Amino acid sequence: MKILIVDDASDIRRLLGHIIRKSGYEDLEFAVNGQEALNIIEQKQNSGEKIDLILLDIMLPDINGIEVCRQLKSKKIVEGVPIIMVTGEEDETVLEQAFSAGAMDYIVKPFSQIELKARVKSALELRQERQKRSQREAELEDATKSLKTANKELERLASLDGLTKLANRRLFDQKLQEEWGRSVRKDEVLGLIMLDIDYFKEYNDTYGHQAGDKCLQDLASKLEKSLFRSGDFVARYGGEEFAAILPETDYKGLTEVAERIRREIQGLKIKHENSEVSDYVTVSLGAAVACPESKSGIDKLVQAADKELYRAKENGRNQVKI
Ligand code: GH3
Ligand code: MG
Ligand code: MG
Ligand code: MG
Repeated sequence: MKILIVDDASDIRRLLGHIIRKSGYEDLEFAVNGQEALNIIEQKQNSGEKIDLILLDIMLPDINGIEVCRQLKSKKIVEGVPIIMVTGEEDETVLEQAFSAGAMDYIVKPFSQIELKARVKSALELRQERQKRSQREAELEDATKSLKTANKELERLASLDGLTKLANRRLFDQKLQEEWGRSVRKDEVLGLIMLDIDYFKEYNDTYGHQAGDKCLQDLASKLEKSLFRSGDFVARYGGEEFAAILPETDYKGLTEVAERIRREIQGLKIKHENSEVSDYVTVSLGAAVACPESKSGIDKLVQAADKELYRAKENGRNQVKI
């Protein structure tokens, strides 16, 4: 416990120090006036030290003890630190001022050893109590923070597909709602692409399910890279189906993107000897554009893209329909 004793009278400083040391507190510091007390505390604050109790004379030669008390209390390091005023007389107005300046207790000179010891002891107990409480509060705050971080992470994981790390269907639906709302507000078109791997059942049958999983992962990362605009969004829609939302993208733009995706996936050159359209894994894509003024609704947009995807399959696969 670190204690600062502030008194201009050397005999009082010595007496206070003597009694407090006898109580078992050895770590004492002394100041002979208000400015010195403020300097000591300032320096402690800057060097990251602490203080646990201040005994402060009211009658000081430079700054009034009550003003010193007020200034000390405004410092961060003195937060929760008890200040006991040492006074020559029990003047009620002065004591009232001392308390409103932040003093916790006072002692009147001449004081008895027993009284001083008791007041110092209870002030230090209060100090410890306060410290424990603020430590508990800090711990609680830390725990709350980690819980929040963990929750956020859980929420993020819950909206990701475990295999491909793309957004899952849940997040896709949510995102589509948002983008739909935005396109209506901004009076902008909204593009949607649905994509399905060709002859993927045969791929699994030929190369095994693990190879199938690997193929899905490679396709997913290619898809992510194929979308250039920051607002574009791609998700794993179902087993071997993916979906991309492209805000403010018209037929021309959508056709370009879908065709690029088709080309780049075939360009991955993932061997598929039992595909009927290519030596490599290919995809079929269906795309649709919604104009917000059509008021056709989200479901209509998804159905339209789905229908185009079906047409691409019917028409021979490895192609885009819009
Ligand atoms: P089509 O060209 O008409 O799309 O033929 P397809 O064989 O791709 O279509 P189908 O719907 O018959 O088969 C889809 C296959 O995708 C069947 C299923 O086992 C496989 N699949 C779905 N999800 C996964 C997955 O997570 N991992 C693997 N390895 N295969 C999957
Ligand atoms: Mg004095
Ligand atoms: Mg399918
Ligand atoms: Mg398929």
